[in-house]
Amino acid sequence: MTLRLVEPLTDEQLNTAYSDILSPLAWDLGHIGNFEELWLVQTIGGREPMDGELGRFYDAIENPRSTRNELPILRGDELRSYMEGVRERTLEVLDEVELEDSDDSLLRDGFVYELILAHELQHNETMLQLVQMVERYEPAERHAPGGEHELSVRGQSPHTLLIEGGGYEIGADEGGFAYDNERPRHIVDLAPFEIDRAPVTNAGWIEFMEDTGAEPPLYWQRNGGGGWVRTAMGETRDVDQSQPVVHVDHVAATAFAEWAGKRLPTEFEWEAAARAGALAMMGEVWEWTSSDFQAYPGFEAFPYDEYSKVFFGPEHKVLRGSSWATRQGVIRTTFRNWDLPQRRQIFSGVRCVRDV
Ligand code: AVJ
Ligand code: FE
Repeated sequence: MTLRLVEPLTDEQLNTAYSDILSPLAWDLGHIGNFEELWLVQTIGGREPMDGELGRFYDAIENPRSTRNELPILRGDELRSYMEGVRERTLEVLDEVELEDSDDSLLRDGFVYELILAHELQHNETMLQLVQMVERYEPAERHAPGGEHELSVRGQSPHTLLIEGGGYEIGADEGGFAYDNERPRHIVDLAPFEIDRAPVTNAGWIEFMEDTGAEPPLYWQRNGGGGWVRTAMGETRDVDQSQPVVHVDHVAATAFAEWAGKRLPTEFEWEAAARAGALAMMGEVWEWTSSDFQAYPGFEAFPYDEYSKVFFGPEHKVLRGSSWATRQGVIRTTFRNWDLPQRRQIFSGVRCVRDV
């Protein structure tokens, strides 16, 4: 899937820094391979690094996104053969390991394999964020705008769902794969609230802009006749009024909710509602919550601090759900995404709640 995503692109496009806040695609590709080499080939397989110091340049913490195109990273055929080489070794190592009943917590239930898969799938979404900036990108696969699932939610009555107050189990339980930040599962007390059954649409956002002078989402432009067009991937298309608004930041999302006489949900309210069955919470847009990205009580970093722990704090806001660009394998109700409140290159939208 990763290779299919970059198939329509030239090496020059892979090596271009389109934005200070996103990596050139060549870096994502090398980083995906290097992360797999680090955990599956070196750590589990006990092999020496394939390419000396290479790992340094693919460390996401050491190398801010704006600097990644200046690094001596792999490019072109070298990059492709490195990725193939890693995968060959990974499969060799897989033949050697014993996953069942392992007392190594990395191997138990195949944890580290799930981790590497999830990591690659998540980077597919990051790469799709960059692809929005590439002129005339023609995807190998396209999502049809709207679908049965969408029609079944929009226009449904009542428009909100009441979530009763009480103690809700939040987070992933012991079994199966989840990131460290989703654990431990714990009870959170919630007051009753009402949640919108669908995320805010483009029509709603236009009303908000006209009323308050708020900014349009990223990739919107005036069409000359007072309306709006979207320009992602170098295409110009009319803004579809019925689609969820996407590419808005946390600050604007919060202002929208206030303007609508509502507020953003906390991430716990969001998770409780997702389990209670409010619809269209997955596969449309990530939904900003009012919650800071913080550790759950009893959190333990696993298997490394740099996935979650170093990002905990009030500067990052939590997003919940998933977007059209999220791979199935990383979609679950307990999943926590996060970003800075001013960021909107991600596929971020809004859903409001109201106290009752
Ligand atoms: C969970 C999307 C915030 O991209 O920084 C990828 C995912 N972590 N490689 C990020 C991630 C390490 C992470 N987000
Ligand atoms: Fe990564």
